Amino acid sequence: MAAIAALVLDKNPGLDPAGVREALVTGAAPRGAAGYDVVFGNGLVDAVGAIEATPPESQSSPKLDWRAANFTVAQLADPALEATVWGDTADPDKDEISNLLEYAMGLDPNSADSAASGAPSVRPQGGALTMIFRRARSATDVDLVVEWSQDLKTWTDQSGSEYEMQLAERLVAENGDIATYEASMAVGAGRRGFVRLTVN
Ligand SMILES: [Ca+2]
Ligand SMILES: [Ca+2]
Repeated sequence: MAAIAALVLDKNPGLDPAGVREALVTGAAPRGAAGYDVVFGNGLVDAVGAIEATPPESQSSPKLDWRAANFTVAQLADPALEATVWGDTADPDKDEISNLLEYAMGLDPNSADSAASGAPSVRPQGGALTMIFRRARSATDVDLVVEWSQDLKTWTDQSGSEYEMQLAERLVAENGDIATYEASMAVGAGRRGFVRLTVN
């Protein structure tokens, strides 16, 4: 039974336990009377039937669409290239922006980006640190969050504040799918402050 469940999950890793059970029950070869039977339960579990009854893994999400638009079918079919070419943490254009961040910010994962082409930038401004960054509206399955820190160890998003440090984020421009934001953090005299972008 466990081996068949593994086969079902191999066909569709996104299936929850209820979905696996459904596939096993639906695919079970009927024995005895049709349907539920006190002697046979749902019948003998049938590997072929269970796999046939497993719905295919959903192949559509904004991120998968983005991958398909930026990488070739051959690349995406090669698991060995996940770490270096098409996976979330890969950085094939070596601009130090991971693919997941490229996706979240509407950048090109195959072309090194700079501030001029939309990569995030930080500048000191008065007593504040200001980060300019963008979000792709179409990247609805990720969250791009600005966080600040005083020591590079503890990071807090804009919901938190400490001393005179606070983070304020505002929309400064919109251009089609791309929304540009400015996140400003009042650092205060004599204090150090850091900002970063995280995506999840
Ligand atoms: Ca990159
Ligand atoms: Ca890039």
